[in-house]
Amino acid sequence: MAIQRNLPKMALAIIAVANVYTGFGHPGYRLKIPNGINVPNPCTNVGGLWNAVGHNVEIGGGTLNPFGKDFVEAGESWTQTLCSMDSDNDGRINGFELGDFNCSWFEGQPPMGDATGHPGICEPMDDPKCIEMNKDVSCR
Ligand SMILES: [Ca+2]
Repeated sequence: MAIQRNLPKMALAIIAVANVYTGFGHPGYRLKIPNGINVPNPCTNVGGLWNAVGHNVEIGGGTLNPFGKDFVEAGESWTQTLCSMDSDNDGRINGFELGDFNCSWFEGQPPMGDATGHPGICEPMDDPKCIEMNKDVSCR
């Protein structure tokens, strides 16, 4: 009975812990990129947000996607170079996808605009040029 009564609290505690350990493997990473907490999930019929922006799985863990690899390469910070790259090779630079249209954002600032896409997942996902690029992406 005590367990049943405490289930909502336990669920909240689990969600809180899960939030700490997801998203680039660390929530701090999400604040190091513009709109890092508001990246749309590109998977068809899934909707919502993609929390672990640098990972091939929405909840994090596993392999890094091309943006995650470039983020590491950039010293885990948002640089002009990282902003100007098209990590997922879909024709839109990372800055455009994350709403930093002129690559002027820095940590703590509000982004210039909304995220328009995912910087590490080639979109649209069913585009033939994206299928090979996204072979490690999991939409589950
Ligand atoms: Ca792109």
